Amino acid sequence: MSFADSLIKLKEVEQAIHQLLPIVGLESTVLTHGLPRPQNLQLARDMEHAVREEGATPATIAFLDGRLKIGLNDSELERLASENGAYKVGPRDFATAITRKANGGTTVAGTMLACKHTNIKVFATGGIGGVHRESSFDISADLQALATIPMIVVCAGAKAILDLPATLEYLETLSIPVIGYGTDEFPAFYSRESGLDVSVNLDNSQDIVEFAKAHWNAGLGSAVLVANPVPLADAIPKSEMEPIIERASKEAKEKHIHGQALTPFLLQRISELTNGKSMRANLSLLLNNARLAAQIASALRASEKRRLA
Ligand code: PSU
Ligand code: MN
Repeated sequence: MSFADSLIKLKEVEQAIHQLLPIVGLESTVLTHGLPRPQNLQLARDMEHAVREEGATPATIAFLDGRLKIGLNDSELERLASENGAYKVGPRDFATAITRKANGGTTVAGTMLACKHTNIKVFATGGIGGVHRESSFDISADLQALATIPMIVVCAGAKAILDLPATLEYLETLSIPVIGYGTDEFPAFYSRESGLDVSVNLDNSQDIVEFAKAHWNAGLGSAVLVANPVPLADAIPKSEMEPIIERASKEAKEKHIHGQALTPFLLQRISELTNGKSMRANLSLLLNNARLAAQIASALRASEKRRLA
Protein backbone atom coordinates (compact mmCIF):
# COMPACT_ATOMS: atom_id res chain seq x y z
CA MET A 1 0.00 0.00 0.00
CA SER A 2 1.39 3.39 -0.94
CA PHE A 3 1.58 6.18 1.60
CA ALA A 4 -1.14 8.12 -0.22
CA ASP A 5 -3.44 5.08 0.12
CA SER A 6 -2.76 4.78 3.83
CA LEU A 7 -4.12 8.24 4.59
CA ILE A 8 -7.51 8.29 6.24
CA LYS A 9 -9.82 10.73 4.55
CA LEU A 10 -12.96 11.98 6.21
CA LYS A 11 -15.94 10.94 4.08
CA GLU A 12 -16.90 14.55 3.40
CA VAL A 13 -13.38 15.32 2.18
CA GLU A 14 -13.22 12.18 0.05
CA GLN A 15 -16.48 13.17 -1.64
CA ALA A 16 -15.27 16.73 -2.18
CA ILE A 17 -12.12 15.37 -3.86
CA HIS A 18 -14.18 13.11 -6.14
CA GLN A 19 -16.69 15.78 -7.04
CA LEU A 20 -14.00 18.41 -7.63
CA LEU A 21 -15.48 20.68 -4.96
CA PRO A 22 -13.35 23.41 -3.40
CA ILE A 23 -11.31 22.18 -0.41
CA VAL A 24 -9.20 24.07 2.13
CA GLY A 25 -6.48 22.28 4.06
CA LEU A 26 -6.04 23.47 7.67
CA GLU A 27 -3.02 22.86 9.86
CA SER A 28 -3.19 21.55 13.41
CA THR A 29 0.03 22.58 15.19
CA VAL A 30 -1.80 25.81 15.91
CA LEU A 31 -4.25 23.65 17.92
CA THR A 32 -1.74 21.44 19.70
CA HIS A 33 1.05 23.98 20.27
CA GLY A 34 0.02 27.46 19.15
CA LEU A 35 -3.07 28.25 21.23
CA PRO A 36 -4.20 27.54 24.80
CA ARG A 37 -7.30 25.54 25.75
CA PRO A 38 -10.20 26.00 25.31
CA GLN A 39 -9.60 28.64 22.62
CA ASN A 40 -7.83 26.06 20.44
CA LEU A 41 -10.88 23.81 20.00
CA GLN A 42 -13.22 26.74 19.50
CA LEU A 43 -10.89 28.15 16.87
CA ALA A 44 -10.69 24.82 15.03
CA ARG A 45 -14.47 24.66 14.85
CA ASP A 46 -14.75 28.32 13.87
CA MET A 47 -12.21 27.93 11.07
CA GLU A 48 -14.07 24.94 9.65
CA HIS A 49 -17.33 26.89 9.90
CA ALA A 50 -15.81 29.91 8.12
CA VAL A 51 -14.62 27.67 5.27
CA ARG A 52 -18.09 26.13 4.92
CA GLU A 53 -19.78 29.53 4.95
CA GLU A 54 -17.71 30.43 1.91
CA GLY A 55 -18.84 27.29 0.11
CA ALA A 56 -15.76 25.11 0.51
CA THR A 57 -14.99 21.89 2.41
CA PRO A 58 -12.53 22.14 5.32
CA ALA A 59 -9.92 19.43 5.87
CA THR A 60 -8.12 19.79 9.18
CA ILE A 61 -5.05 17.57 8.95
CA ALA A 62 -3.35 15.79 11.87
CA PHE A 63 -1.86 12.50 13.06
CA LEU A 64 -4.02 10.30 15.29
CA ASP A 65 -2.54 7.00 16.51
CA GLY A 66 0.15 7.29 13.87
CA ARG A 67 -2.32 7.57 11.00
CA LEU A 68 -2.42 10.71 8.93
CA LYS A 69 -5.99 12.03 8.88
CA ILE A 70 -7.20 14.25 6.08
CA GLY A 71 -10.19 15.90 7.72
CA LEU A 72 -11.20 15.35 11.34
CA ASN A 73 -14.69 14.86 12.69
CA ASP A 74 -15.75 16.84 15.74
CA SER A 75 -14.77 14.20 18.30
CA GLU A 76 -11.36 13.84 16.66
CA LEU A 77 -10.90 17.62 16.78
CA GLU A 78 -11.81 17.51 20.45
CA ARG A 79 -9.38 14.69 21.08
CA LEU A 80 -6.52 16.48 19.39
CA ALA A 81 -7.24 19.79 21.10
CA SER A 82 -7.22 18.17 24.55
CA GLU A 83 -4.28 15.83 23.94
CA ASN A 84 -1.42 16.37 26.38
CA GLY A 85 1.52 14.70 24.68
CA ALA A 86 0.76 15.62 21.07
CA TYR A 87 3.82 15.84 18.82
CA LYS A 88 4.60 18.82 16.66
CA VAL A 89 4.89 17.13 13.29
CA GLY A 90 6.88 18.68 10.48
CA PRO A 91 8.02 16.61 7.48
CA ARG A 92 11.07 15.46 9.46
CA ASP A 93 8.76 13.95 12.07
CA PHE A 94 6.40 11.94 9.86
CA ALA A 95 8.33 8.71 10.37
CA THR A 96 8.45 9.32 14.13
CA ALA A 97 4.69 9.88 14.32
CA ILE A 98 4.00 6.81 12.18
CA THR A 99 6.34 4.38 13.92
CA ARG A 100 5.38 5.55 17.42
CA LYS A 101 1.68 5.56 16.53
CA ALA A 102 1.58 9.07 17.92
CA ASN A 103 -0.93 11.87 17.95
CA GLY A 104 0.35 15.10 16.52
CA GLY A 105 -0.47 18.47 15.10
CA THR A 106 1.00 18.99 11.65
CA THR A 107 2.91 22.23 11.02
CA VAL A 108 2.53 24.30 7.89
CA ALA A 109 5.24 22.18 6.25
CA GLY A 110 3.76 18.91 7.53
CA THR A 111 0.27 19.86 6.42
CA MET A 112 1.53 20.87 2.98
CA LEU A 113 3.18 17.46 2.62
CA ALA A 114 -0.17 15.84 3.42
CA CYS A 115 -1.91 18.13 0.92
CA LYS A 116 0.59 17.09 -1.74
CA HIS A 117 -0.44 13.45 -1.30
CA THR A 118 -4.14 14.29 -1.58
CA ASN A 119 -3.92 16.97 -4.25
CA ILE A 120 -5.35 19.69 -2.00
CA LYS A 121 -4.17 22.94 -3.55
CA VAL A 122 -5.24 25.63 -1.07
CA PHE A 123 -4.23 25.86 2.53
CA ALA A 124 -4.74 28.34 5.39
CA THR A 125 -2.66 29.03 8.47
CA GLY A 126 -2.01 31.93 10.83
CA GLY A 127 1.58 32.89 10.14
CA ILE A 128 4.21 30.81 8.40
CA GLY A 129 7.47 29.95 10.09
CA GLY A 130 10.68 31.53 8.79
CA VAL A 131 14.13 32.66 9.82
CA HIS A 132 14.38 33.09 13.60
CA ARG A 133 15.97 36.20 15.12
CA GLU A 134 18.33 34.96 17.77
CA SER A 135 19.38 31.43 16.98
CA SER A 136 21.46 31.01 13.88
CA PHE A 137 20.32 28.26 11.51
CA ASP A 138 16.84 28.02 13.00
CA ILE A 139 15.05 28.33 9.70
CA SER A 140 11.58 26.82 9.62
CA ALA A 141 10.92 23.78 7.45
CA ASP A 142 7.85 25.73 6.31
CA LEU A 143 10.11 27.59 3.87
CA GLN A 144 11.44 24.35 2.42
CA ALA A 145 7.89 23.04 1.93
CA LEU A 146 6.83 26.30 0.29
CA ALA A 147 9.81 25.96 -2.05
CA THR A 148 8.87 22.48 -3.22
CA ILE A 149 5.08 22.05 -3.03
CA PRO A 150 2.97 23.95 -5.57
CA MET A 151 0.01 25.24 -3.57
CA ILE A 152 -1.63 28.52 -2.65
CA VAL A 153 -0.93 29.21 1.03
CA VAL A 154 -2.88 31.91 2.86
CA CYS A 155 -1.27 33.48 5.94
CA ALA A 156 -1.08 36.83 7.75
CA GLY A 157 2.58 37.12 6.86
CA ALA A 158 5.33 35.37 8.75
CA LYS A 159 5.12 35.32 12.53
CA ALA A 160 6.36 38.63 13.91
CA ILE A 161 8.67 36.81 16.32
CA LEU A 162 10.91 36.09 13.30
CA ASP A 163 13.52 38.07 11.43
CA LEU A 164 11.07 39.32 8.80
CA PRO A 165 13.57 40.90 6.35
CA ALA A 166 15.65 37.70 6.38
CA THR A 167 12.51 35.60 5.94
CA LEU A 168 11.46 37.64 2.90
CA GLU A 169 14.95 37.34 1.39
CA TYR A 170 14.82 33.60 1.89
CA LEU A 171 11.39 33.41 0.25
CA GLU A 172 12.84 35.20 -2.77
CA THR A 173 15.85 32.85 -2.85
CA LEU A 174 13.43 29.92 -2.97
CA SER A 175 11.31 31.51 -5.78
CA ILE A 176 8.21 31.92 -3.64
CA PRO A 177 6.18 34.97 -4.68
CA VAL A 178 4.45 36.88 -1.90
CA ILE A 179 1.09 38.36 -2.82
CA GLY A 180 -0.12 41.14 -0.54
CA TYR A 181 -3.91 40.82 -0.33
CA GLY A 182 -4.97 44.40 -0.94
CA THR A 183 -1.69 45.70 0.44
CA ASP A 184 1.77 46.73 -0.76
CA GLU A 185 3.26 45.92 2.61
CA PHE A 186 4.17 42.49 3.98
CA PRO A 187 1.87 42.09 6.99
CA ALA A 188 3.55 41.25 10.29
CA PHE A 189 1.09 38.76 11.82
CA TYR A 190 -0.21 40.80 14.81
CA SER A 191 0.36 44.05 12.92
CA ARG A 192 -0.75 45.20 9.49
CA GLU A 193 2.47 47.07 8.86
CA SER A 194 6.11 46.01 8.63
CA GLY A 195 7.77 48.52 6.33
CA LEU A 196 8.64 45.61 4.02
CA ASP A 197 7.47 45.04 0.44
CA VAL A 198 5.50 42.21 -1.13
CA SER A 199 6.10 40.95 -4.69
CA VAL A 200 2.66 42.00 -5.91
CA ASN A 201 -0.57 43.48 -4.58
CA LEU A 202 -3.78 41.67 -5.63
CA ASP A 203 -7.19 42.24 -4.13
CA ASN A 204 -9.40 39.41 -5.38
CA SER A 205 -9.44 35.62 -5.54
CA GLN A 206 -9.70 35.33 -9.34
CA ASP A 207 -6.56 37.39 -9.83
CA ILE A 208 -4.75 35.30 -7.20
CA VAL A 209 -5.70 32.10 -9.02
CA GLU A 210 -4.58 33.53 -12.39
CA PHE A 211 -1.31 34.59 -10.79
CA ALA A 212 -0.69 31.14 -9.32
CA LYS A 213 -1.42 29.45 -12.64
CA ALA A 214 0.98 31.80 -14.44
CA HIS A 215 3.61 30.95 -11.82
CA TRP A 216 3.20 27.21 -12.27
CA ASN A 217 2.93 27.47 -16.07
CA ALA A 218 6.32 29.13 -16.06
CA GLY A 219 7.73 25.82 -14.85
CA LEU A 220 8.04 26.64 -11.16
CA GLY A 221 7.19 24.02 -8.56
CA SER A 222 7.02 26.35 -5.58
CA ALA A 223 4.05 27.65 -3.63
CA VAL A 224 2.46 31.05 -3.95
CA LEU A 225 2.10 32.82 -0.63
CA VAL A 226 -0.90 35.06 -0.01
CA ALA A 227 -0.28 37.50 2.84
CA ASN A 228 -3.60 38.69 4.26
CA PRO A 229 -3.32 41.44 6.89
CA VAL A 230 -4.94 40.86 10.30
CA PRO A 231 -8.38 42.57 10.44
CA LEU A 232 -8.14 46.21 11.46
CA ALA A 233 -10.26 45.79 14.59
CA ASP A 234 -7.82 43.27 16.09
CA ALA A 235 -4.53 44.61 14.72
CA ILE A 236 -1.85 45.73 17.18
CA PRO A 237 0.57 48.46 16.03
CA LYS A 238 4.09 47.23 15.32
CA SER A 239 5.50 49.86 17.70
CA GLU A 240 3.45 48.29 20.51
CA MET A 241 4.44 44.70 19.66
CA GLU A 242 8.14 45.14 19.04
CA PRO A 243 9.32 45.75 22.66
CA ILE A 244 7.21 42.79 23.81
CA ILE A 245 8.65 40.50 21.14
CA GLU A 246 12.17 41.64 22.08
CA ARG A 247 11.52 40.87 25.72
CA ALA A 248 10.07 37.41 25.02
CA SER A 249 12.95 36.60 22.67
CA LYS A 250 15.47 37.62 25.34
CA GLU A 251 13.74 35.38 27.89
CA ALA A 252 13.81 32.46 25.45
CA LYS A 253 17.53 32.94 25.01
CA GLU A 254 18.15 33.10 28.76
CA LYS A 255 16.13 29.93 29.27
CA HIS A 256 17.94 28.18 26.40
CA ILE A 257 14.69 27.47 24.61
CA HIS A 258 15.34 26.51 21.01
CA GLY A 259 14.32 24.18 18.20
CA GLN A 260 10.69 23.09 18.00
CA ALA A 261 9.88 24.55 21.41
CA LEU A 262 10.86 28.12 20.50
CA THR A 263 7.82 29.24 18.47
CA PRO A 264 5.22 27.88 20.97
CA PHE A 265 7.12 29.47 23.88
CA LEU A 266 7.25 32.89 22.20
CA LEU A 267 3.57 32.85 21.17
CA GLN A 268 2.46 31.98 24.69
CA ARG A 269 4.78 34.41 26.43
CA ILE A 270 3.72 37.26 24.14
CA SER A 271 0.09 36.44 24.88
CA GLU A 272 0.82 36.69 28.63
CA LEU A 273 2.69 39.96 28.20
CA THR A 274 -0.19 41.50 26.22
CA ASN A 275 -2.92 40.17 28.55
CA GLY A 276 -4.32 38.03 25.77
CA LYS A 277 -4.51 40.81 23.20
CA SER A 278 -2.01 39.10 20.90
CA MET A 279 -3.96 35.86 21.17
CA ARG A 280 -7.15 37.63 20.10
CA ALA A 281 -5.31 39.05 17.09
CA ASN A 282 -4.05 35.54 16.34
CA LEU A 283 -7.57 34.04 16.48
CA SER A 284 -8.95 36.83 14.31
CA LEU A 285 -6.31 36.49 11.61
CA LEU A 286 -6.68 32.70 11.53
CA LEU A 287 -10.41 33.00 10.84
CA ASN A 288 -9.85 35.72 8.29
CA ASN A 289 -7.35 33.51 6.47
CA ALA A 290 -9.68 30.51 6.46
CA ARG A 291 -12.34 32.65 4.80
CA LEU A 292 -10.03 33.98 2.11
CA ALA A 293 -8.59 30.53 1.45
CA ALA A 294 -12.12 29.20 0.88
CA GLN A 295 -12.82 31.97 -1.63
CA ILE A 296 -9.55 31.20 -3.43
CA ALA A 297 -10.30 27.45 -3.45
CA SER A 298 -13.69 28.20 -5.03
CA ALA A 299 -12.10 30.47 -7.66
CA LEU A 300 -9.51 27.77 -8.41
CA ARG A 301 -12.17 25.09 -8.96
CA ALA A 302 -14.19 27.47 -11.15
CA SER A 303 -11.13 28.10 -13.29
CA GLU A 304 -10.36 24.36 -13.55
CA LYS A 305 -13.94 23.70 -14.64
CA ARG A 306 -13.73 26.41 -17.31
CA ARG A 307 -10.59 24.73 -18.62
CA LEU A 308 -12.28 21.32 -18.77
CA ALA A 309 -15.47 22.67 -20.41
N1 PSU B 1 0.32 30.10 12.82
C1 PSU B 1 -0.21 30.46 14.03
N2 PSU B 1 0.17 29.73 15.12
C2 PSU B 1 1.05 28.67 15.03
C3 PSU B 1 1.59 28.30 13.75
C4 PSU B 1 1.19 29.06 12.69
O1 PSU B 1 -1.00 31.41 14.11
O2 PSU B 1 1.35 28.04 16.05
C5 PSU B 1 2.54 27.11 13.67
C6 PSU B 1 2.53 26.52 12.24
O3 PSU B 1 2.16 25.17 12.33
C7 PSU B 1 3.95 26.67 11.75
C8 PSU B 1 4.72 26.58 13.03
O4 PSU B 1 4.30 25.69 10.81
O5 PSU B 1 3.92 27.39 13.91
C9 PSU B 1 6.14 27.07 12.86
O6 PSU B 1 6.97 26.41 13.74
P1 PSU B 1 8.59 26.51 13.58
O7 PSU B 1 8.89 27.97 13.72
O8 PSU B 1 9.14 25.67 14.70
O9 PSU B 1 8.91 25.95 12.23
MN1 MN C 1 12.58 26.05 14.00
